[in-house]
Amino acid sequence: MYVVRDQMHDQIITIERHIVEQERRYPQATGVFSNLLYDIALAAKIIAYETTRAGLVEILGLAGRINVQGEQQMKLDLFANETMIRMNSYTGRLAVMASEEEEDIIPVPEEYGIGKYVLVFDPLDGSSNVDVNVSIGTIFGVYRRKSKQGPGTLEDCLQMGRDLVAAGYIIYGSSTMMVYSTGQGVHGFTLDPGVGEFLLSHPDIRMPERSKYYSVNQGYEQYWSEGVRRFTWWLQGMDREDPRKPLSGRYSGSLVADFHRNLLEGGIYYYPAEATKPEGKLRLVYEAIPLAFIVEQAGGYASDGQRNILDIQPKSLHQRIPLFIGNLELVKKAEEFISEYDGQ
Ligand code: P6P
Repeated sequence: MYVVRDQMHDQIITIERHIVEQERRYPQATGVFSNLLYDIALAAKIIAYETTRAGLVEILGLAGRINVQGEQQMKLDLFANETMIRMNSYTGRLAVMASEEEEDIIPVPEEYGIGKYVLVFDPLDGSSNVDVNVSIGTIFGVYRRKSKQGPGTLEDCLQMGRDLVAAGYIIYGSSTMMVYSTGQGVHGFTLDPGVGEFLLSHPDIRMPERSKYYSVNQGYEQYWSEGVRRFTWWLQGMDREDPRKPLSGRYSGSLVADFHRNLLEGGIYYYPAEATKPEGKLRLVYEAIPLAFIVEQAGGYASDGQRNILDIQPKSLHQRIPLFIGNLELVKKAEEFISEYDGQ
């Protein structure tokens, strides 16, 4: 019997093919940018392989090194960081890199050629969850260099989110997914470990109109501002005339996992400023800005409680920032409560 093939669902589109097809829209493209995205996808496959093996004794446990954040580094942190650096140092595509795990910028070896792009990344966010098998993730952003020649500079890494040419994340969970945008929408690819390919599984991701979840660590509620507390009560439906049922709380301790769920199902993640952490906890350059680029491409919004994250000029590599990210309506509501009750 002849099976009528459905073209749309019959196609198998690898991330490599998708990147090339996106590049075709730019006649002047040289392919370097596309190859840079392949490099990141390959690094992701290598990290994914180790992450799924992380249950083995030789990987688990602390590496004994302390990173710039003063947190204990898990061996998987080190591996992910080294992999991202190694996979991008010898290609001649980058002028400079910066990693959440490295105190200073990471120069690329000049003998392999200095490229025109800049890569900033958090190699393994949420890595404290490795031991308990909760999803973790890699976050990255790509800029064009601003410096004219020679090795890239710190300023190349401190660009505003508006200047990103690409951003994305990889989530290592029940399956490994790579989600990225080059400013032409947001697209998700699921790794088929059998063939080692990321296959297009979520084309043109758009945030749902209706939200289901809110993600915040309510254990810290006593440290929040009045505005953030009231916003949270609003989300829970405690003092809202709106008859919608309250949102469900979902907080995994892994930004990438919570962000990904809210991107697909609708919701908001927030890590607000606290009495003990006036700048919040999350990093502007490696976490907030790349995810803000993604969420805006998907119809959402990201704010520090007052300003669009994409309009904030980073002042230092490891600068922290309060973050409200997800459904546009909810993030705007958070800004309203903060403005009304915190006088900001
Ligand atoms: P807390 C992980 O360390 C992280 O940066 C995010 O992935 C996560 O959402 C947050 O911090 C968890 O922080 O203070 O709630 O444990």
